[in-house]
Amino acid sequence: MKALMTSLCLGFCLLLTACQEENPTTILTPQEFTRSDECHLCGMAILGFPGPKGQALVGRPAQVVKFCSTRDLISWYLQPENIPNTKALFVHDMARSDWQHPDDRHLIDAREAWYVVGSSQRGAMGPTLASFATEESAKSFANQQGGNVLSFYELRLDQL
Ligand code: CU1
Ligand code: ZN
Repeated sequence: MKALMTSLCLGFCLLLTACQEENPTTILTPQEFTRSDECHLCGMAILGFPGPKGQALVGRPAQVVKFCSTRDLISWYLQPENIPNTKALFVHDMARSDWQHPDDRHLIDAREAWYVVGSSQRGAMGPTLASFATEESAKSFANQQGGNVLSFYELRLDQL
């Protein structure tokens, strides 16, 4: 009986390990931005600028690359060679962040987010995309700051 329990337990543990390896999304979580972070696209120091920032997890094992602005994240991502390598993308939810100091506790999946393009608010590189977890919060931002609300999959390079 004891041997049976041991082998069952062992089997279960192996199964757990196997699942973790096959499903890397479980470990893809965003990281905080730090003073030493530089933008992967333009090289600017990331902290010290207003507006939502972005980060991507690329390659295997996944490495984080960070961006000064949602604009630089999306411009980088939409280059065809970067799309297949990208495992995850994160942006700040500006409904739960101060525009001047985006809050890293509210980094959300960029593919699920809604974007306001062409608003009056500026990011690290000037005009930027304001990112939100819900379409409703993106619409209320656009009502106040101008711009158009788009889903991630509607974003195109020529709008940036
Ligand atoms: Cu920049
Ligand atoms: Zn940048």
